[in-house]
Amino acid sequence: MRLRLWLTGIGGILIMAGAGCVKSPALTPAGGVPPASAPQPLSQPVLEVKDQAVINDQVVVERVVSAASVWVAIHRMAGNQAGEAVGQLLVSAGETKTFAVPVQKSKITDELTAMLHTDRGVVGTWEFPGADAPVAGPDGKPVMVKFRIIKSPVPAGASSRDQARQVKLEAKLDAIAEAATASPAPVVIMMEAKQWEFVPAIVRVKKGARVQLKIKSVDVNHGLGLPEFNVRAQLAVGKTTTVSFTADQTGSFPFFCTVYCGEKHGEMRGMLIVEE
Ligand SMILES: [Cu+2]
Repeated sequence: MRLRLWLTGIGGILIMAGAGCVKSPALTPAGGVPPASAPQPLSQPVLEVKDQAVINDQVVVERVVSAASVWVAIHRMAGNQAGEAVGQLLVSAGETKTFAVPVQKSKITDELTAMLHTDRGVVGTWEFPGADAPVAGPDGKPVMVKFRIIKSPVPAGASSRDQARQVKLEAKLDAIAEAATASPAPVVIMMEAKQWEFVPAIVRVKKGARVQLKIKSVDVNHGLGLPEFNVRAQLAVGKTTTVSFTADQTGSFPFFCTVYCGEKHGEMRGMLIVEE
């Protein structure tokens, strides 16, 4: 009985969370939340998550929009606040719909908070607490959504809404698993960055390929900029940095070093060629 009352008590927040576009629902007045269908400029980060059961140790996120690649972190609750992260996934710049974030099931709480974090520090490595701080929304507050975990399997006597959600969620997880099997493995290209060249300097891929550049910086710190694919990465000396993007447009796209690395820094460039 007590549990039931408690769940009812937080229903107001959750209805908003289920309604679509949500940026810190608890902190935004209801009238200020735009409908999900409203076009969102890329500069405005978006995060949508619904109440759900945790199936196969993963949480489903409905939609993320971000101008840069971004971590989607799932935090357990510590009191009424977001606490330790129990899982996170890096998503590419742009819009990403319906994907699963793996979580440590033993650590999840009855409510969780999804939050966008920047990918600073070592690119592609989760550093929190540390460099990967929460992304601030237009209001200067973290972009986050609190959502409720529905018991799985849904217990007899649960509301029909919870049961319907469970069925929908299972269908979504099936679709995600299917898409993962259907989409080909990423094309992995090993590269080196050194004074003053990228080796190879010309990278050819097929349109539609998921590309991973694994770039080792061998002498000093370098950087990689590939603006048409929103790629900007620091290449720390001695390390191999993985840069991921989808080659979704054909053409020739210049890339270049973004960190001053000596006299001929300006000549340190190359070309990505995406063929039909
Ligand atoms: Cu340079």
